[in-house]
Amino acid sequence: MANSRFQYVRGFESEARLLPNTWIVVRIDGRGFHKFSAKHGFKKPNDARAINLMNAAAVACMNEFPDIVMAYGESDEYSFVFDKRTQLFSRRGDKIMSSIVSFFSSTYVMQWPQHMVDAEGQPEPLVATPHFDGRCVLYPTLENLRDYVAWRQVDCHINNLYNTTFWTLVLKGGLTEYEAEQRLVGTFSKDKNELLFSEFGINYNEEPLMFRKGSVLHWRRIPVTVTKEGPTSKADPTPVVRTVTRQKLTVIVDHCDLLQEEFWTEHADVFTSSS
Ligand code: DGT
Ligand code: MG
Ligand code: MG
Ligand code: MG
Ligand code: MG
Repeated sequence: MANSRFQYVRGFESEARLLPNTWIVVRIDGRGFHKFSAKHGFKKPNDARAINLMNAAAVACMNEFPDIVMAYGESDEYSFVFDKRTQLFSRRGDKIMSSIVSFFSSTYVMQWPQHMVDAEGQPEPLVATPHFDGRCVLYPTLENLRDYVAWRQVDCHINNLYNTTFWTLVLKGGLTEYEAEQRLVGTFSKDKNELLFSEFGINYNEEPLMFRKGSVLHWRRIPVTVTKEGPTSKADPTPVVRTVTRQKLTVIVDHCDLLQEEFWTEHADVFTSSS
């Protein structure tokens, strides 16, 4: 940038850096998705196409920003957890958060036609502008971080059990939305489970894991085999076709229970580093 007498205004910019050695969580949430989902006819209570689209946008974010060690998504929100030691954008929170929000939103729009297809395989028209808010939150300990993702997963469970029961009462039980709401006032989880089972023969625990647990994204080394053609040594220029197997870091979409130990044990190398 050329120097000019206007240069001094740069000094007004703040470059707040996030505390070193803390977990950075960027949580994004669809703005006005109550209306957005209604406008695009999302299936109730869950639209697998819309959830898969959210997941695809989140996978793209992890591939674009590999310092994200895991992500958790439910409904219209996603939380991205960065490596404690990340130096992305010198840990400038506004740059990190705005880049994620923008990359996620653009990917959501770009991949809409692949995911939001009707029964005939035709893409649903996108008639509103999907956009997301974002925030950065810092967690100093692994315990805090685990409690954070547990909080989001419990939120997913509570909302999904409520929504599943509510929409079953409306769509299968013929109640109005007001009647269904009244029916559920003051009920506990066990009452909703019982209602679904005794009145509709639905075992809530057999509902798809993606709806009950949300989506957990993490990295795994996957062996990939590629065929190569070329000389094997300088001495012998004859091209030879051979297969090479490499370990490729790949984003996995999982629906595991984050309140259990298993996930954290499997990824202990990422989450319990001492530095
Ligand atoms: P906000 O975030 O304050 O701008 O407002 P909203 O309207 O985005 O509210 P929020 O984020 O608390 O709730 C998410 C909304 O998105 C909620 O009304 C349900 C809707 N939604 C998300 N996923 C699905 C889905 O798969 N199917 C349907 N029918 N609705 C969904
Ligand atoms: Mg620039
Ligand atoms: Mg909200
Ligand atoms: Mg929202
Ligand atoms: Mg939300």
